[in-house]
Amino acid sequence: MIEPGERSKELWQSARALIPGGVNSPVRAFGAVGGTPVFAERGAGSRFQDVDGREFIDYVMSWGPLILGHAHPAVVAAVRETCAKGMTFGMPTALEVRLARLVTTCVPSIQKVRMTSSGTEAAMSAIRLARGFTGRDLVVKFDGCYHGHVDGLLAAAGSGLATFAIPDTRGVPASYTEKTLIAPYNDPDAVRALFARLGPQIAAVIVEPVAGNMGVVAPQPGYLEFLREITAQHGALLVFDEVITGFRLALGGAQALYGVTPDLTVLGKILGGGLPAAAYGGRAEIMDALAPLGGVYQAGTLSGNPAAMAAGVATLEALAANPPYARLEALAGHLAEGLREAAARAGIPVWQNRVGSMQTLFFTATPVTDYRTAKTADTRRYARFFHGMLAAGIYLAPSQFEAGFVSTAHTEQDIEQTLAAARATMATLAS
Ligand code: KE4
Repeated sequence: MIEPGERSKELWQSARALIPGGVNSPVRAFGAVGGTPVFAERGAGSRFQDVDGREFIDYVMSWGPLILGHAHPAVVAAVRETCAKGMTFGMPTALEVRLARLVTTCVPSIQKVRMTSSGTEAAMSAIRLARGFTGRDLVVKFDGCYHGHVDGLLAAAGSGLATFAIPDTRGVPASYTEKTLIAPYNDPDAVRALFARLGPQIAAVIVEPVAGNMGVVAPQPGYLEFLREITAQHGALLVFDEVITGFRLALGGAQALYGVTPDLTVLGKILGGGLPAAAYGGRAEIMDALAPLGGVYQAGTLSGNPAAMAAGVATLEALAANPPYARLEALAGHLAEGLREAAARAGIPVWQNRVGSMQTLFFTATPVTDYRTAKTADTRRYARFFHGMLAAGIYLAPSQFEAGFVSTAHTEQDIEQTLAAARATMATLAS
């Protein structure tokens, strides 16, 4: 484990005195891997420097937004120019219309879209909208999928499969999760059982079409099609949480990659180009149930914020003008193959899941197809791998159960440097 630099140590001490756990989002505190968090100073492309001047190749990329890399010139210029004209108005602006048009063009299932400031807000609002539109109360989510810190979705499966969920955090009353049902990911029979028993009461099924929050787990062949059919059959809405996968796996997201069309889509991360913006959208007949037109209320002071809209427009326009997905596929594939080889050479059992430019190397010999199998991973060994790579100037997710990302700014040279570090680190894990 590398010694933190002097400035990092100073900041970490102050941060913990002023901010709970020293961080504004728990995963950043290195709780899952130990050690002192890296304090970022500046980023450029695939790399960033910490406050002590150390440089790292970044595979977290702010947990997904930075598909174009840090401080992309076109994005920075757009934000700078927009802010110079005023940071926020609380009135409609042309930029919101421009980004809404880009979203509806990239994701044809979205006829109308409402902006929010975080993925949590967008997911929470999509659930409220689904309940308001269908007049039903129950929502199905999947074990290991995360949709932000929404009270009703911070839930764990109840005792029996088809019983209602129980809160998975302090501070959420049991009554808030009683309308939530939880099933294992990639298990059609579990969903069939829920619909058989409660179908007429189910407003929506919300799913990460490619899971990123248990580590990367891909849908089994036919699974998304199954969810599409059973929700349509029972009059429930299918909600794709594409906060990670949107604009990441294809310009149209996972729904374009897999050819499955949800009723509602939740977007975030890349949508804001690195600034706080998220959204939810779908068919006009559903979206028009929202205030001020319909009776489903949702609001936000900085929803559609001009600076965030400008960053999102610049990002989506860059992706649309020159779709990078084939290159990201090749780059991420090279990284994945190299990591697998490094582990094999050291005799370390791993299971690699990758979809496009998002991937996770699980330290387990078990095929990882859901949260139960993801949790067979050796998290202590992952922590040692994380720190070995950190010492070599490679910044991975500080948790086994997260996705790693490459961007259009990553180069073959970055990948080679990363794989050299991986070979050396894996060798130390084996000893
Ligand atoms: P935010 O509220 O953090 O903007 O979005 C919540 C959210 C919703 N849906 C999905 C599929 C998500 O992955 C997220 C947030 N992702 C985590 C990383 N796994 C954000 C990192 C963090 O919590 O600090």
